[in-house]
Amino acid sequence: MTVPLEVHLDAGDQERALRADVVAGLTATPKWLPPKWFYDARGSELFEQITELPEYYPTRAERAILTERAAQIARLTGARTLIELGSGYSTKTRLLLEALHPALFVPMDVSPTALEAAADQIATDFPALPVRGIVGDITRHLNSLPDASDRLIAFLGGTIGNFEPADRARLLADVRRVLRPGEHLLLGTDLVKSPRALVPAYDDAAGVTAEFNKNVLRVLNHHLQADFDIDGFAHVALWNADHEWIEMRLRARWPMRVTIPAVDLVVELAAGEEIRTEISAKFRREGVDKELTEAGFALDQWWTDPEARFALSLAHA
Ligand code: AVJ
Repeated sequence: MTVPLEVHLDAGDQERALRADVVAGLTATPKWLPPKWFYDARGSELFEQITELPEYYPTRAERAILTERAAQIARLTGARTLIELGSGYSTKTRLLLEALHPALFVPMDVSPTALEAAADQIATDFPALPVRGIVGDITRHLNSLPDASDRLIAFLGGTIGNFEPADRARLLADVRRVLRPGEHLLLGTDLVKSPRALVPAYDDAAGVTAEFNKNVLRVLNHHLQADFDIDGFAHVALWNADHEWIEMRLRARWPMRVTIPAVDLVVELAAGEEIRTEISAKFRREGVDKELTEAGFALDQWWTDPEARFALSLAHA
C-alpha cells in the first residue's frame, strides 16, 4: 500500500539548508557538520544496520521498555493521535500502535526514503489506520503537525541527544507549544554509563558506524559536487566527559584541499585535523526532568530497561 507523503521540505529547500550548513560548519574552527545530513537513502539504511549491531544497545533497550510499557502508555495518555518525530523506519513504533489503536498516525522525518518505506509498511500492517507521513525538519516544521485531539508526540531513539543544550531547550519548547494542556510527550534518552560501553556503541568492530559517519562526505560529494577523498578520513568516536556526550568526528589522515563547487568553497585540512559530525548526549534523570520542566512539561513517568541503560520519559503539557 502506498501512502502519499506531505512534503514540507522540497529538494530546493534541502539544498539551500545543506549549503548554508556546509559553509557555516566547514569555515568554522574547529570544523563541524550537522548530523541530519547523514540520512540520505544510504545513510538511513546504514543507521538501520547500526541498530542491529551487538555493540549498539540503545535500540534494543528502548524496545524492551516499550514492550513492557506500551499498554500503560495507552492507559495513561488516552491518546487518539500518535505523532512520531524523527521516525525513520518506525520499527519500534509498532508496539505503540498496537497498544494505542490511534485514529491517526503521523510520522515526520527528514528522510523521504525511510519515511516512505515506514508509512507504506505500517499502512499495510494496520489497514484501518490513517497514516499521514510528513517529510519535514523537526527544527522548522512542527507547525505543520495536525491539530488533532488527544495527541501523543513520540520522540524516540535518543535523537534529542543529537542537539546541543540550547537547541534542545528550543526544540522541547517548540514541541510544548504545538500541544494543548493535557497532551503528552514520550521522550527516549540514552543514559550516562561507562565509556567502556558507550564508545564501542559508536565504534563497532564491523565498521558500520565508520561507514555511516563517512556517508556525510558522500552526501556532500553527491549534492554539492565536492571532491572529498572518503578513504582519506578515519572514523573517530570519543566520550566527552565534561559535556557527557559522545562525539563522532572524521579525521584527515593527510593534508587535504577539498573543493566544493556548489558553494564556491575550498576547504583546507591539516593532517590529523578533525570535522565534528555528531554529538550524542547521554542523560541522567535529574537533567531530563529539569529540561522538560523548563520547556513547560511535567514529568509523569520515568522508565528504564532492567540494566538502566536507556530511559523513556512520559510527560504532559
Ligand atoms: C539516531 C541519533 C539516536 O545518536 O545514537 C548511531 C545516531 N550515530 N550511531 C545516536 C547514531 C552513530 C543515533 N540517533
